[in-house]
Amino acid sequence: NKKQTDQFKSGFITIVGRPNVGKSTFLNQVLGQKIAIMSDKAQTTRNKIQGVYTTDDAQYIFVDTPGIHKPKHKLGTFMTKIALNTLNQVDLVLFMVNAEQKIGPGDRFIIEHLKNVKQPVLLVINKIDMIPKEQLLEIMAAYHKEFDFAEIVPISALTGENVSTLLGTIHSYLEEGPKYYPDDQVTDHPERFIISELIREKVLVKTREEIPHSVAVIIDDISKEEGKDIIDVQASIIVERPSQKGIVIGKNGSMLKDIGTLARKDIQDLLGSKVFLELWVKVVKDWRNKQTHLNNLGYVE
Ligand code: GDP
Ligand code: K
Ligand code: MG
Repeated sequence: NKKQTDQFKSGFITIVGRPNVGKSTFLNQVLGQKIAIMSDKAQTTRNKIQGVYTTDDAQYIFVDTPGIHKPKHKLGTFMTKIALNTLNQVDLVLFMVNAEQKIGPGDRFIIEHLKNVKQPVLLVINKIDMIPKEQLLEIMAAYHKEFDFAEIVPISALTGENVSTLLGTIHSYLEEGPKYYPDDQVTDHPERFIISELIREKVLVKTREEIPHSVAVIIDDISKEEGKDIIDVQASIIVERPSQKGIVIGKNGSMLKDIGTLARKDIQDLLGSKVFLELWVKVVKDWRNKQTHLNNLGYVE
């Protein structure tokens, strides 16, 4: 019996890097399911999100983290700390960079922290769909000069190119271990959290400038009406200023309606059921700098 003689492998793998390099896109690509929200805005990911990928002989527990950046407020401090804290709490570190960008101070700041990491660090060069193939060697050489990475793997998280190679490489670093999560579990986060994130993602996608960073979402209620096949979700979108409330609601409520339509679609995919979504917009002044609000919103270390 193959199953009994072969050892099962498992491990925790953190994905760190600057904002917008494609960490969340990679995780969703591996899982074939959207558990981490993505957008072209920096600081889309605020919490640590675990995605579980289970095969016949291994379980990979990926930890998606907020992009590491120079914090400008308490929430930013929390986000960067969360990402850096994962470095020594896992079995393997993936440092993800964007093939389109030159190494900058942001990368060097992270590399400084990698120097204290005892676990193997793999460099993942993402977005190779955006560059001519002949540039790859040069990029790899530039990073190789900065740090002694255990492996360097180029991928495209968006198209999936070379992602299976990366999984194979990671597999070779995993050690014998238990199956921490059942086969069908893809994340450690409750549905409630993912639903609030899907709504927040739509606000990020639809708005610009200061709004994305000023928004938080709270799920007020999820219920199922008896005898009906519809799940009723009530949620509040929190902003910092009355003017932002106006923007999120939009002319004659048009913006809020668009956000609701897009979010409802994703929530239906997640729950596999029809969804009725009701959204409210509320102002909580300067919530990003108030610890009690951060705690209430789930930004807890
Ligand atoms: P994160 O901040 O590192 O989690 O980055 P996201 O996963 O939110 O992605 C940031 C942006 O980069 C999004 O607009 C993605 O669609 C885009 N992106 C991510 N991976 C790739 C890739 O491999 N190729 C291209 N062209 N775009 C990508
Ligand atoms: K992002
Ligand atoms: Mg992210």
